[in-house]
Amino acid sequence: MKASISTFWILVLLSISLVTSDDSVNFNSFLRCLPTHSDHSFPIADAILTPNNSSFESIYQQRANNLRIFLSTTSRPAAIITALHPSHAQATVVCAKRHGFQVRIRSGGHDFEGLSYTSEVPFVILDMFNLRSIDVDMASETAWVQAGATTGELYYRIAEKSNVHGFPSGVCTTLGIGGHFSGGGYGFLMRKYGLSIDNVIDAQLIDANGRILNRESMGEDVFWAIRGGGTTSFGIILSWRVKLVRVPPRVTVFTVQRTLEQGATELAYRWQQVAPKLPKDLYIRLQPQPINNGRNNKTVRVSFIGHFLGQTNRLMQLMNTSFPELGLQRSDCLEMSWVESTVYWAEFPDGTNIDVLLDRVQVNRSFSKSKSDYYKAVIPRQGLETLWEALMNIEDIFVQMNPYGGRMEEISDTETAFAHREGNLFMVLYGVTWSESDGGIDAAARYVELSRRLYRTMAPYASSNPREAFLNYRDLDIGSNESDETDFEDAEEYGAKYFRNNFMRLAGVKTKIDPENFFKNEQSIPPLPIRPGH
Ligand SMILES: Cc1cc2nc3c(=O)[nH]c(=O)nc-3n(C[C@H](O)[C@H](O)[C@H](O)COP(=O)(O)OP(=O)(O)OC[C@H]3O[C@@H](n4cnc5c(N)ncnc54)[C@H](O)[C@@H]3O)c2cc1C
Ligand SMILES: *[C@@H]1O[C@H](CO)[C@@H](O)[C@H](O)[C@H]1NC(C)=O
Ligand SMILES: *[C@@H]1O[C@H](CO)[C@@H](O)[C@H](O)[C@H]1NC(C)=O
Ligand SMILES: *[C@@H]1O[C@H](CO)[C@@H](O)[C@H](O)[C@H]1NC(C)=O
Ligand SMILES: *[C@@H]1O[C@H](CO)[C@@H](O)[C@H](O)[C@H]1NC(C)=O
Ligand SMILES: *[C@@H]1O[C@H](CO)[C@@H](O)[C@H](O)[C@H]1NC(C)=O
Ligand SMILES: CC(=O)N[C@H]1CO[C@H](CO)[C@@H](O)[C@@H]1O
Repeated sequence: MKASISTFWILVLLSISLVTSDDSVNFNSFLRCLPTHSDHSFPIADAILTPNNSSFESIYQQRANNLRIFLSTTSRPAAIITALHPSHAQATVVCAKRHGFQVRIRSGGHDFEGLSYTSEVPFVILDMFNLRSIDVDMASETAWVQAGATTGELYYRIAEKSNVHGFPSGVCTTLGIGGHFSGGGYGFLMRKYGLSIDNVIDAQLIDANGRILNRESMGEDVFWAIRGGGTTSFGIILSWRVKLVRVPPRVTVFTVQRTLEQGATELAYRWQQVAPKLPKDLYIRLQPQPINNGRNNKTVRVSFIGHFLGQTNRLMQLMNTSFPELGLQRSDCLEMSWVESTVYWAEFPDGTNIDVLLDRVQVNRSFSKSKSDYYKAVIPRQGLETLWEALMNIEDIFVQMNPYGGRMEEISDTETAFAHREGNLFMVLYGVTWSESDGGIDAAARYVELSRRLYRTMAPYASSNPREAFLNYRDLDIGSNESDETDFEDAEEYGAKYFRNNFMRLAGVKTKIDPENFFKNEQSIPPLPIRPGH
């Protein structure tokens, strides 16, 4: 009797798995499934692009921002669902799961390793770009922002309603809010107000069953995880509700540049001690860059790029007491509205109209490879010399040193999933970018190796055990997995670097909300392994 019951169940299970494997990767069934799970008032046919549609390739390319990835991959999605209504995103989850497709979620397409638009297994792209409404409510000083809106649009829409409100997010103005917030989101307001996620108060998330959850229905554990833990491991963000922050009507920006000959080493040494301890209103980024003054006369020019929540007079006094060595002059300073300062920081030419914030697409795509580091101790002078030496040997290098401290050290490592808070002096981005005329895709291996060499060079000075990394600066070199599996031990490796001690809690949340591990990529959070005897 017992034996026949289990035989029966084995047969049932076998037939189920036969049906699923038969049906899996069944594209036509997937396409037929979509309309049955979405709102008929918003026909999903208008959102489905298959390789047969003439715009398929251009939509795919338009937000495949890194040419290093785009031109080296042959992977193409079976379809791109350019959701026009939340139910289109819900249907994509339900139908992709049922018919054996992986879902890659794309908002702004800026992922440094292209994980939002490539995969090694059959997949579809859920493109959130059209879900981009921004509702600013001045009465409550909050806004609901859909995932497909860009950082620039958010700044612009806030400024339409108020010149004394802003939001702490990234410097580049074409970042998608969906992806950008999932790793934290930082910009020049970080020392005053923390990260984007520190100012998120609610969210709408689609889970692996296609349900839309809000903060209350997802629970505080999930809400904790999606703030800095890489939202894409847990579901699809439809929208974030943010608390706007107060800014003065006029702010001050400046850029001061010094070459090695002009004492840049000593200034950079001093900056490390000063910048993380300045009053919160002042943010000074350090940006060293190799320059060539003609034959065999290379040097490094260090830019000190400042943002001050106040006017020139107060800034001059403050610099005079805390960083007089820099020699900031009144004439270096520009006063403007907060929204204009976002345009300045995004490196548009002086005087560019703020309408540029509404340009949603990165026009000139380039090739790039980026890596990140956290520093907890001052780099000694000799270490800086080593860095300059390395920079002068690499053209097209991009280094940004971003001071922490201020609000960043008031928030504990466990308050959100973002764990790089107190004790960090600054976070560094090393990026190499190059263009077609520098060799394009054929030069990729060489440039990637240059970025790795620089990273090795700085190892003695950066954080260690683990050598921490910033999730938004995604780097597959620090540990990764194949597209369709998430080995727990591999995940522990990159997980410790991105999330430190929050990794295990993230895996616990994943186990609850997505135990089947439907949402995955090369660096996603896996569910906790099932240990024998538990
Ligand atoms: C030029 C440039 C400048 C940058 N400047 C800054 C900066 O100042 N500050 C900063 O913090 N970062 C910065 N970044 C990094 C940026 O924040 C990340 O690349 C971010 O992930 C981009 O989000 P996205 O939506 O544009 O990208 P996407 O490639 O669309 O998405 C990135 C990741 O998030 C996932 N994802 C996207 N949308 C959703 C969603 N709706 N729900 C769930 N998961 C989703 C994707 O699957 C992917 O894994 C910069 C990047 C670039 C290229
Ligand atoms: C793509 O083409 C199909 C027919 O092949 C059509 O039904 C669908 O509406 C097209 N999608 C878009 C977004 O135009
Ligand atoms: C695409 O076009 C081909 C040839 O016209 C056709 O056989 C196929 O069914 C079409 N696919 C879809 C998804 O419409
Ligand atoms: C090299 O360039 C620097 C300016 O960056 C200049 O001060 C110096 O005189 C130059 N040296 C030579 C030999 O040209
Ligand atoms: C800076 O401080 C010095 C000495 O305290 C003072 O003489 C000078 O006028 C100050 N400069 C500015 C710009 O405030
Ligand atoms: C893009 O590149 C072209 C050609 O190099 C240049 O003319 C144009 O100004 C660039 N556009 C932007 C927005 O940078
Ligand atoms: C792409 C990649 O890094 N894949 C790794 C995934 O994990 C296995 C071990 O489980 C490694 O062998 C692969 O190199």
